[in-house]
Amino acid sequence: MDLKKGFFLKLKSSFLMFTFFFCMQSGALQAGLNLEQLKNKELIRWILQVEQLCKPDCIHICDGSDEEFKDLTAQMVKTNTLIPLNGELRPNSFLSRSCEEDVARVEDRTFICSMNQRDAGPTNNWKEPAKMRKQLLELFEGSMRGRTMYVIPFSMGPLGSSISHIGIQITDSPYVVASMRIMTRMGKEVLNVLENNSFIPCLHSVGVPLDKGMVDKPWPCNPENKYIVHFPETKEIWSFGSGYGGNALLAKKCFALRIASKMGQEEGWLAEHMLIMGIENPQGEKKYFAAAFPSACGKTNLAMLKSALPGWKITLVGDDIAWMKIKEDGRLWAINPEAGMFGVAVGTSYASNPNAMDTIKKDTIFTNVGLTKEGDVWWEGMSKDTPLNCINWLGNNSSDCLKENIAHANARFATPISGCPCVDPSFDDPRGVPISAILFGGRRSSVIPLVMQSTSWQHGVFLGTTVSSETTAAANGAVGKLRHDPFAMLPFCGYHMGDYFAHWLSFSNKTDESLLPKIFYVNWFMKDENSQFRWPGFRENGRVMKWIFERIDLKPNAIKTPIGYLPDEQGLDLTHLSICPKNLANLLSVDVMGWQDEVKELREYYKIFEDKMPQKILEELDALEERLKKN
Ligand code: GTP
Ligand code: SPV
Ligand code: MN
Repeated sequence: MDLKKGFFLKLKSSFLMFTFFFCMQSGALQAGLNLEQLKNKELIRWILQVEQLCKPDCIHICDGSDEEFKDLTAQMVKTNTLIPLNGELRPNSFLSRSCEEDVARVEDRTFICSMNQRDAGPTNNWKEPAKMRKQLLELFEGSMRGRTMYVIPFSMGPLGSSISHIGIQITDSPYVVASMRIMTRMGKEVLNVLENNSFIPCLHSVGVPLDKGMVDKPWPCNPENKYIVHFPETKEIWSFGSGYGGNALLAKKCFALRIASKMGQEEGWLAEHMLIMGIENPQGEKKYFAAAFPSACGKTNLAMLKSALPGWKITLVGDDIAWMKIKEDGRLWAINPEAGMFGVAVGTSYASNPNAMDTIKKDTIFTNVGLTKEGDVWWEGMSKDTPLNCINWLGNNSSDCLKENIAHANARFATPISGCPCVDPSFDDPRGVPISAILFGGRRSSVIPLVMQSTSWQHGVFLGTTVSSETTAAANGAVGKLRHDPFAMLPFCGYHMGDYFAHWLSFSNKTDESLLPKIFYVNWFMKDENSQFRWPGFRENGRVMKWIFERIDLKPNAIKTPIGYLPDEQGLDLTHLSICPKNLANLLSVDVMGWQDEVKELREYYKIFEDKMPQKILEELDALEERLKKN
């Protein structure tokens, strides 16, 4: 791999020794590996190229040990990047406050730099790869001066799984290293598995070189020069200027979705913005579901649901990303490539998500939440009353700034999945889990019913293309604006979305359709005239899960409507739920006029995909229009 065409470096080992000597002298971390322990030649060459380009003070190759994590967090406490929380209340946990201009993913600064613009498609920002590379080389030149360059070996998915892949992130942010340790399987075991195989190189810099005499900020970033760049053909990621979430933890959206979706297209598998959950009925029968909802639309909450219905047990495999492959048995199997959750804090409480609350009791890094005077964290929705003298995410005392929120709307926790009380026994199984149902959903205040089932794989794929949702604080920009977000992948598809639709359709040719998951569409977010949610959501979603579970085995508790199957009068188990009949009627009926508008809107939208729009999806749209006319 060459950073720049023709850019090639050969360095003598004496130079390496000097680098490591320097590292020890500057009092950097003691744990970690040295270059001689690396066996992969391509990796060594890449590290040296990046070192030459970014000119860090020293290199630290992460071994992923507890000792390393301890050193790293202790160092960040010294620089005020982390605030240790009260160890009695939240052991081994920290608070971080980001720069005010670095609080979410930046979709307008995210690029898919394929050789041909057409391959990136109309939904991605594109720039000619050579031009982008030149610009990036200029930005990265000397960008790590005065800093340590960390090399993070990580595996996406259980080590050794045939669905897993290895990545190496280079970063100058210790916060990113500590977060990656939570979010991925990271450390020296990964290098043993890597041997001389290929890996996805992920280069990241906060873009703030520290020249002599400069004092570092707790959260260095470069707001004027953010670039989140993907080269799908060469499978590289370059990220500059941001230290936050999906912009900086490159294993997550950049690798596991944008690059992996391209790999999936080439190799015949799927990389999706989906939770994976186990669900067991009171008789002990178990199935697995995957669900795609856009950012901040309920994946983490659903993935670890405590159902309102007694006897129904839900277990967590993943809360954000699924990699799925058809196996020899003809079924679609999924793994969660991640090892941690980077979950939305605001709204998380013992009432809404008790399993999440229990997971984040320890070993968690919180970002942009409030700090109580006891040294614990707090955010809007965690409890009814705001604690007195709480310090908000900006570091101000809340009683002095009553108008400011305590937590940022996109405040997050990074926490290991292994710490979740309802983690599924197969979470770490290299084989993955067989998927019986796929759910799509979005934040829709009208039209889309609480739940519906597709009539075929093709109809289900069509439903995936129709997803639209109100925007949330997970990305920079306006909140609450309805936009198309097919398959909840709008910001994450690493190639032409029309080709992506075709890829999904192709799965019915890869196996017997009866073995593929059944496809459903849910919406927890329908509102009444007073902007109140019609459906109580959260644990009550367990009722919808029951209906879906039973529909997989074709229990006849549904009626066929123009849009798909909906629960019939007895379909949904509403035992002990008080919900007004008007709300229920709205949630479970077909809004014919609303759907007719939806059809018109989709017909317009699909035009952006030009000749890449699959005919079969257009046929589904025509057929829907016809069925609505007859209704
Ligand atoms: P990302 O991590 O950004 O991909 O988000 P996510 O899809 O995992 O969303 P998450 O579960 O974190 O939920 C986001 C927001 O939606 C939180 O503020 C939740 O309180 C809210 N939410 C989740 N489930 C429901 C629900 O069933 N009903 C309502 N009304 N709100 C919900
Ligand atoms: C999302 O935005 O869908 C997230 C958060 O899961 S981030 O990791 O920042 O992308
Ligand atoms: Mn997400």
